[in-house]
Amino acid sequence: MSSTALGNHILVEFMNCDPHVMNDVAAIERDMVGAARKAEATVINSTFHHFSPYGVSGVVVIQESHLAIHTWPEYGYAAVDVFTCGDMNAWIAFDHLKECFGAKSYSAIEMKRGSVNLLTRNDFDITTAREKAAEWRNPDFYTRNVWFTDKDEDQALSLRFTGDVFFDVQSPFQRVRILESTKYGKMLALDDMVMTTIKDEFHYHEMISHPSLFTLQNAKNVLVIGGGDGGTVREVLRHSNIEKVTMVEIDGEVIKACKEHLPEIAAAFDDPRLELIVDDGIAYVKNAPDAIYDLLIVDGSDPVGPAEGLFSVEFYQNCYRTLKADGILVAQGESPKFNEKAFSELNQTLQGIFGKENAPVGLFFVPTYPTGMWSFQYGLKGAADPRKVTNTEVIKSFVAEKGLRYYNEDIHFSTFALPNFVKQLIQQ
Ligand code: SPD
Repeated sequence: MSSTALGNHILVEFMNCDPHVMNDVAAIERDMVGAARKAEATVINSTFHHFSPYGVSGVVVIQESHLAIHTWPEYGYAAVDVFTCGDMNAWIAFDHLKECFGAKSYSAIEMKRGSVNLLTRNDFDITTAREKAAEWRNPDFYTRNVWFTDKDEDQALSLRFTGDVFFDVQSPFQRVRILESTKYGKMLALDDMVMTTIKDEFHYHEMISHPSLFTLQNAKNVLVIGGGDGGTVREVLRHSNIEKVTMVEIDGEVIKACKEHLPEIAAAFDDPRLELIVDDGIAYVKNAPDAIYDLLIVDGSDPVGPAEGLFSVEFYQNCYRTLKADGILVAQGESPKFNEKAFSELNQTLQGIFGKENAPVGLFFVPTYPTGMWSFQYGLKGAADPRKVTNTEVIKSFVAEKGLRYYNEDIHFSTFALPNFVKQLIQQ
């Protein structure tokens, strides 16, 4: 370290890096903290954010200053800066990161910061500050602040997670991950979108199943498309009148991940009434016989990637055909605040197939989905209508007996009460 400057700053361009590493917030945090440690810095804190679909930003605060990064995975590029003071050698951190990121090319500039020729020193008494620092400094402990972000171009939901990744597989359909969020426990993420978390999964799974099952009262044969985490079939199978549930999930990796890491959600896969099929649900419905299901549940992800076909007219025409005369369709309906277009287009599709009055929308709250406001959309083939149920005493005792945590006899009706802007979106 030159005696004429307070700090040393290297600004690095890492190019032609591995794009998967550039988009992996947990790996980048590990590598940046590892680089600091290798250079013998004292790590105080790290904060890292992932931006969906691409990009990571983060900072490692070290006693000797900081390391910062911004990545553009789509360009295999990372902009890194390492600011040091004292005896720390920033180039050791540089070498470590170059290797971790698989950078095939790079450039760097080095600057001295805080030229003492331009500064005037003011000595002041720092004894108290030193004592305080010694009180809280523990060289073996640093805090982590790693964020998972589910977003579109304009809005985002971020969850802090521990940085630990329990499952990370690129399946033929999507990237399947189990991460641990600090507030909502373990969670399933598909292609950077939050699908479900341990602490709020019941909002979704109770609401996708019970309103229609209490409308039908005596449903026997149910088809679930998607739902690989198992939460929907767990709720459906709570009903003793159900004789058979067929679940068709396209991605076996989702089932595997959830069985291994989210057993509370994947709790009913061993129920003998369940037939589990790993295959394309769209093709399955296309080839299914007419009028055989009491209830058809579409528990798909958002309309990108493998779930895109779950929003098509042809798919819902086939769903309609396979339902019995009084059958009900329930579909994951997106958010009227986050995905207005997908939300209203799905409702137009259902109105077109089931009839204008027979495509009600139920709203419910999911804290871990962007905007929190989410929907299930219904297709009522016959007279069975969830807005007109009368068996509230039956619902009440079921809720108490099963210990449900979201759905109850009041929510059954209130879910169908829509704000005016939602009514306008679906032209009701
Ligand atoms: N943005 C999330 C859309 C909901 C996806 N389905 C969740 C699956 C839970 N079983």
